[in-house]
Amino acid sequence: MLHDSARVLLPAGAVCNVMNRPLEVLFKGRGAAALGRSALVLAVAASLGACGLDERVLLTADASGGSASGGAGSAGSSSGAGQPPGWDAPAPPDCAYVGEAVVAGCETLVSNPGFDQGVVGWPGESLSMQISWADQDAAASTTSGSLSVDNTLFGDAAGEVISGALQCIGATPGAVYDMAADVFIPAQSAAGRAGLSVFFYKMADCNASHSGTDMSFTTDLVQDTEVWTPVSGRFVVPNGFNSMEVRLVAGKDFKLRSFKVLFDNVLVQRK
Ligand SMILES: [Ca+2]
Repeated sequence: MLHDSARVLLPAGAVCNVMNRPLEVLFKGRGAAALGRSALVLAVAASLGACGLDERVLLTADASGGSASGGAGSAGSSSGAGQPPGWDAPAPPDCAYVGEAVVAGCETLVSNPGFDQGVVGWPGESLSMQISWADQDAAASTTSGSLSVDNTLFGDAAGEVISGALQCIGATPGAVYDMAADVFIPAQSAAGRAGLSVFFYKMADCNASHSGTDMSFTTDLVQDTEVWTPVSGRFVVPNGFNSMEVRLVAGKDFKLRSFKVLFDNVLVQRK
């Protein structure tokens, strides 16, 4: 879990991101305690040159696995009384998307959830996130594959870079959603972890021109290699937010040059 962590979002700049969207770098509490958060922020700012800074702090973690963050409340984390309808609904079944047919209970709001033939609809968050199609399928289908993220953003500073591929979909403020996928971390020289995340936007179509993405949710991140591992989480869309980026993320030490992860069977479902 990521308690006591400080997360830094680096808004777009020519140096750090060419797609004019935030880049997430997460610092672990140990380093933050040793150096102080501001020192770490400055370290990364210096390493990335022209990037601006917008610091946000993780707030809490919810019972379903995952962490929510934001500057003006929680993105669906506090347990107990007051949860919206659907919070206690059963978890979705294990779902595999091959071809057009969708099993009852596996309805998903994202397009191209199973990556049968390609990665259409899932661009990288920056040019440093190299997205490609892999013929390796989570259910061993010979007619489907998966999406490969190679996180190649690196620099000489402490911290963890968590980024990957994304798809923007609409969101209903105050509604409960489930999110799930299968994750495969190939054996490789670099260590890292992988999972799912969402950035919430007030505007439709994940338009951040008038309101930044100051709220997010991230599932627990897994580290097992050479095995397809399911990841999932349940979250509430914060009030006032109307779209969200579903993110397939690979996290690694900022100093490592490359970390590759495969994703398949992406479920996003309103309860
Ligand atoms: Ca597949």
